[in-house]
Amino acid sequence: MLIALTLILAIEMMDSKHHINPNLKFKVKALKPIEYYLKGIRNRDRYILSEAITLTEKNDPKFQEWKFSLLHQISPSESSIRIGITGSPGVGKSTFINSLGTALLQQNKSVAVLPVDPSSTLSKGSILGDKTRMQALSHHDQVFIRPSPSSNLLGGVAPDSKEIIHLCEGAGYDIIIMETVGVGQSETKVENLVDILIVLLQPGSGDEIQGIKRGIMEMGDLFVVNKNDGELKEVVAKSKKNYRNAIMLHQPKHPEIYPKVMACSALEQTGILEIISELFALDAELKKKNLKTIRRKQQEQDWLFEKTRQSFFDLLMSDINFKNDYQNILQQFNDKDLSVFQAYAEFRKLLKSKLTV
Ligand SMILES: Nc1nc2c(ncn2[C@@H]2O[C@H](COP(=O)(O)OP(=O)(O)OP(=O)(O)O)[C@@H](O)[C@H]2O)c(=O)[nH]1
Ligand SMILES: [Mg+2]
Repeated sequence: MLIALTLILAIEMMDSKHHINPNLKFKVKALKPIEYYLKGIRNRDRYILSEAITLTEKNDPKFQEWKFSLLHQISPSESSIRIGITGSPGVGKSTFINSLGTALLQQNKSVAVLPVDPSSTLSKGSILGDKTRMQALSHHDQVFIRPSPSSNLLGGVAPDSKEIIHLCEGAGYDIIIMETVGVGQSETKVENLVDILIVLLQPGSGDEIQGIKRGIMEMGDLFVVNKNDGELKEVVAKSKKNYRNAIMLHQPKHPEIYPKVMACSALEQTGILEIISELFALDAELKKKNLKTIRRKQQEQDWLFEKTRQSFFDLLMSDINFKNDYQNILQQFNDKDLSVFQAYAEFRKLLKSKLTV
């Protein structure tokens, strides 16, 4: 019964044109009519956009219908470019985003930046992050910055990133830039949200290349060696070659599109314009080969699958008896009373008994 219920929910989301009532009435006191948010977002009112994001981030079940109704009625601009920035801690991601964003603004592009604030806590981090590392950007009226405190991250990216990107595109931002912490599964997560993934690299020796996580070479669309300034310039030139050789040993992400290795100084803002030209050229090529559309569709399918799976699990766990039985099995496994296979068999039995009621 629960599976059926979850599937119905998922189908409703997919076929939302017919199932979601656009004139939904709100019982929640603080919530304004949906038109207020729609109008504000379409007019690129950053305050209202921010408010809408805060509401979509709420996990409270009473917001869910509202949230998906709002998201459904937002039409994102198809011409946006979603860019992910990843790289090991301290490589210069935030500084790079500041330089990249500033240069994009000079080319009359509007930019939404979704950075990660590593030092932040919910109380102070978001605002502090804006003010210090992204100073130049944060004052511009064509920029929207929405930092995610790292305490809120799930696998290196904010859990509602897809929804946030969608809202920013609804507000017509040309370029969406996402930063991720370069640890754990973060590249995989961010790669599934963006059109182009930039991997920032530290200038260094062969050891640095050895240290790059497996998989990242296949995931990047563009590799940039940062800190090409001062005494580091020579090292950067050498490491560029080494990185290029290492990358050529791997399958490119898209057939026949070999990722470039470039260099820049995020601090001195050199090499940034060349990177922007490459980003636009890459976007044009992906569009021409229809790869951008295919990729976005695949990402949506993955998102839907993941969300459905999560809802299903949440739904089951909301039943206190089920939760107790489930935890009981886990306990028996932890106490070595059940092997992993027995525990799984018990779990299947429990699931079956629940679904056939
Ligand atoms: N020399 C030089 N230093 C840089 C450059 N870019 C960043 N840095 C310095 O590197 C340090 C880390 O920079 P961030 O931009 O905070 O790096 P990050 O990758 O965002 O760091 P986390 O978010 O903590 O992972 C700072 O001291 C920067 O000033 C660059 O192009 N050249
Ligand atoms: Mg950073």
